[in-house]
Amino acid sequence: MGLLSIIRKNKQKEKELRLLFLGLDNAGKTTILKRVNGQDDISQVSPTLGFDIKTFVHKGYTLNVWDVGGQRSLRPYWRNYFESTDAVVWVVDSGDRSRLEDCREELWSLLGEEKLAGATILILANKQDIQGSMSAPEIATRLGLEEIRSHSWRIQPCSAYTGENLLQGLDWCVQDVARRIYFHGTQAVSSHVSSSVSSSVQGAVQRVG
Ligand SMILES: Nc1nc2c(ncn2[C@@H]2O[C@H](COP(=O)(O)OP(=O)(O)O)[C@@H](O)[C@H]2O)c(=O)[nH]1
Ligand SMILES: [Mg+2]
Repeated sequence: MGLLSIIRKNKQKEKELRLLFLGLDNAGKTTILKRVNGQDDISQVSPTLGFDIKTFVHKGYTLNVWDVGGQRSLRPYWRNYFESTDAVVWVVDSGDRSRLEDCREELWSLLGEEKLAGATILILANKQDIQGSMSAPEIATRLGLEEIRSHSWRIQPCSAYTGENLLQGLDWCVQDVARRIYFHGTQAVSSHVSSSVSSSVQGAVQRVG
């Protein structure tokens, strides 16, 4: 049995996934995590200065979620968290047009990281409740998502304030990682792709690179 098969078998037994929440500061990462953890009081969120780990169960999987601060001065430390990451959840502030270019550069720099080569990428277009915020297709275009060939990705419009689409985003993410870990024949992969495309949430844009 090859090493990869052993790792897959162990992961399957544990049903444990490692998710890394990244994005620019103020995107809403910590607020999203509070919301999906059922903490209703989301008014008291301070900027994340280092990192925070949250563990919760979603659809039968134990998710170990790393919430890492996104301030410019902290970004060089992101790479310390890459090891064994199953999925990167890239959170975008859809109301912040002025930093979208910065956001694009940081995302593309992550996509080039060797240690993240096998990771699923879920882009959360957060703060959709803000009037005049950018739509998911607009963000997808401005981040150049259609050009991603190296990773399986999806963009999901959402709001930590209203809670809309957060769970759908997580569902896709877990499903996409599980597909990679538990099935590795081409047959299984392609059948998953077509079924997840047909069940994709309205307004979401998806692409498997
Ligand atoms: N309008 C709106 N504001 C949000 C939303 N999510 C987070 N925020 C606010 O954005 C700010 C930054 O949130 P935080 O979770 O600390 O961002 P982080 O730096 O990415 O962890 C806070 O003032 C939040 O209340 C959202 O969905 N809609
Ligand atoms: Mg934070």
